[in-house]
Amino acid sequence: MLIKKPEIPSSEITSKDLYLNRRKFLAGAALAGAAAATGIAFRALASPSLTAAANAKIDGIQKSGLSAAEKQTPYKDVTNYNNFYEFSTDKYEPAGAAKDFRTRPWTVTIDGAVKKKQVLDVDSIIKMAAPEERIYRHRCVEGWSIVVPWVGFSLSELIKRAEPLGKARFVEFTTLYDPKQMPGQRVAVLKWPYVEGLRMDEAMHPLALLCFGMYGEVLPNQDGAPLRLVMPWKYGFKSVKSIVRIRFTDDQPMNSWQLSAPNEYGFYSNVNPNVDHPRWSQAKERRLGEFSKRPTLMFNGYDQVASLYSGMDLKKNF
Ligand SMILES: Nc1nc2c(c(=O)[nH]1)N[C@H]1C(S)=C(S)[C@@H](COP(=O)(O)O)O[C@H]1N2
Ligand SMILES: [Mo]
Repeated sequence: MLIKKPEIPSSEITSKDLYLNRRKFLAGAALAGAAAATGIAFRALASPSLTAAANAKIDGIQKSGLSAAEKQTPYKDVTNYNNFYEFSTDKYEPAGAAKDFRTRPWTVTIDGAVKKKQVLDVDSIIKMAAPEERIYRHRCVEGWSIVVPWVGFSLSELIKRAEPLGKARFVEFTTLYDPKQMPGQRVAVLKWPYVEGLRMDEAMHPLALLCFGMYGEVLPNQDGAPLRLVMPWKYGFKSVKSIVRIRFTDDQPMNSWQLSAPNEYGFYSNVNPNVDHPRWSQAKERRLGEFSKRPTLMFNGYDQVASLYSGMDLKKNF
């Protein structure tokens, strides 16, 4: 039986930010006291759960013409306000809770309706194509958004090498299931493991990004290391993190959020300001680190995907 935990509407973000600042302040005050007592440098102690692990630089990153010319969201916001329910339903907690998550060795199983069924080491996947920096807008269904310089390459690079069969019309992605490492999986907030699906033409669209880095560095654990999707024209939950399996199939896969609340989350989940979530409007969004809201754009502003959905009723296929 699934326990439904409602997502927090965007109207509550501001008060949460205040809460965080207060928490930071309290933690800082306690640490400063400890540092004074022991003589240990305060900087070495400051707020460990709010600091992302030092990440290695990625070499040879090329700029992409698919990037948005927009102000990037500060790294500290993108890495300290995360939806990653395997670690916590509190957005401020994955940064700390995922700190010791083991992302090596890591394999990805490619199976289903595909010619080259195989188990690939994540490092061999990362080397399949040249890394690109893609500055994308990313919009969470809860009303916040970010602009991130992701690093990766088009998912199509992996798919074409796997040689899907003609009957493969969809692709399903699965996150690691490891309740020992992922405390959130010991709670039935979602049916584990987290799964997501795309139609094959969506997965093959050049914008669909197979991602292993951000801000020029290896992806922090809380952002979905070692390998995640970034689907910039869809709500954030389609961008599945810490992928261990990619399965090709002829029927439409279910996804975790649709399984949990089918009236609230559909298969397509394209960003659409004209279709409200049953419990809140999707017309506006708030960029992390900014104060006022801005209007949300159809397909999150990625008009080049519109032809994928021509003739479809996007109210029905939400
Ligand atoms: N496995 C997994 N993937 C996931 C999630 C999750 O809880 N588990 N949350 C999704 C949601 S709702 C969003 S908004 C984005 C957040 O990505 P970010 O933390 O890098 O901003 O990840 C998505 N991918
Ligand atoms: Mo989200």
